[in-house]
Amino acid sequence: MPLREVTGGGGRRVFLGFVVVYLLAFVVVVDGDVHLWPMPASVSRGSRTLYLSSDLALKTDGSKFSDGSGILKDGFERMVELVRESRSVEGQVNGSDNLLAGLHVVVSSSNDSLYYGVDESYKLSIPATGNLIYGYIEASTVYGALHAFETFSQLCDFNLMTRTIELHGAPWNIIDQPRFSYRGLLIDTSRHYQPLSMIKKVIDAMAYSKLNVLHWHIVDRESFPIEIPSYPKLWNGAYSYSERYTVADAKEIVQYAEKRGINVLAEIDVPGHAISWGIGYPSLWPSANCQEPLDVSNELAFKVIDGILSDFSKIFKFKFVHLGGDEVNTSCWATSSHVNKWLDNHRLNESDAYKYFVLRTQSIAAKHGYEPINWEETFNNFGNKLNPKTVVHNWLGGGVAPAVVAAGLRCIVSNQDKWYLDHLDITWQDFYMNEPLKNISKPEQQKLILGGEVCMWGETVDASDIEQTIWPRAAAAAERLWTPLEMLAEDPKQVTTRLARFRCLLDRRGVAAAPLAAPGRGVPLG
Ligand code: CP6
Repeated sequence: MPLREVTGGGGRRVFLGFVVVYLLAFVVVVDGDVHLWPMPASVSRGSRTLYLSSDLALKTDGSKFSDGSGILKDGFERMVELVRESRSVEGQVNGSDNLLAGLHVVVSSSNDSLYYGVDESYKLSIPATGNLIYGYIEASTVYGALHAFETFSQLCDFNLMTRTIELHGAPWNIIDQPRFSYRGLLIDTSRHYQPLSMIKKVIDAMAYSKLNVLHWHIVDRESFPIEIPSYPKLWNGAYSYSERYTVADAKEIVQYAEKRGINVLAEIDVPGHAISWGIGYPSLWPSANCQEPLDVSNELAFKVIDGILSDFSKIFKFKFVHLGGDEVNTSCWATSSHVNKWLDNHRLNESDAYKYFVLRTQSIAAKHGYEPINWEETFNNFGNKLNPKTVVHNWLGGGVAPAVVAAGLRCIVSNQDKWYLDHLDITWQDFYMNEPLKNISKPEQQKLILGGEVCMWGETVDASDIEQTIWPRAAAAAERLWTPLEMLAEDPKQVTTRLARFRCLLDRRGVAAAPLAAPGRGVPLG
């Protein structure tokens, strides 16, 4: 609605009235006609339809990034496959002034190293007219460009009648960057083994939702599926011969994730949650019938941790490693006589010994170049003794984050009442509304919240149902972690349609995302 006509014809009050109508119309456009998930930081659109060329080109003139590894080209080709939806494409229908010939991508950083806090921003513009229309993507790093590809793919619609790929709403101008640099999802391969193919599918869907950290809770009490060359008998704790990951498997997962801009955070959860370690090395148990936490009096425990983290450092290149530290019940230390004697000799009570275990593990991690992440009990029990580089991982319901950042430590939020995927009664609306900066108002403290993570604990899921348990609720959290606070809906009702559409997109891409609770069509007509 052109304002000029309005001001020309009426008085001041009419003008203001029309401004209000205009703004309302704008809000409706933003929420009704931009169905991107997660919503970008800034979007504007028009109303022209373009048709994708059946051989959409990737142009990189002027880009400093030479793509020696093929990461950009591969990302582009994957994206084209997705928008084709496994169908053959006819190309444009009428003339050439509405044909989108390709994407021109300019990346300013020449290297493709992926690290925590890497610049993920991008600009994507699609002109509405021209002779040879190219979409234009500008990004600091290739990882921003990959996000731009994902956003672009969500602008495309396959039209079954004409067998063309349509892009409605040109011209588009999108400027985007994440709100938080840590946007995680935990999977647990100890309680149930997950085949590599399933882990890759989880990674694919994370890339579609712009999540960027796969927290791989590899090992726990129940099984020890990963190969550790330094201590090969640890592997005896796997469920079976086939339910194992070789070093090569783990490297393949890391590489697969990195190609999609996703870091892998490996965890060893010590000293609790480690019974499976003792299948191969029984002396790690306080005694044969009191098997956790790991025997604090046995030097072998620290040698094994050293070996694991040494082997990890050759596989997992993320700067953080997760050292667990949650749910430690030290009663086996008190009831096993040799451990009890050791505690006495060292004048340590059980709680001191727990602290000693966690701090010593942190220094081993530091020796291997890692910064430690620990579950929040470590902070709750001995916060100011922790390595100052510790990232405290919230999981209990109490909302520890404000205390963590007030103490000057960094924090990741995973409140179990809001972001635990194994709690089936937590709705997508709850996932959407969980605000990581709740009760933190000082900017310097807000900066210490690295982001958040949704957790898919493995007790009740295996490859048969993990996808529909994760999605679409993890995607609801993904928007909370990506989109600027002021652009997030205050009432989740406002995003139902858009999320329903995104979950349909996941299904079409082969990810078994569950329906939102409301029955009916996945995607509204029109
Ligand atoms: N395993 C490990 C778990 C949990 C934690 N650590 C857990 C605890 C309570 C609930 C869900 C998961 N299964 N290693 C806590 C961080 Cl409700």
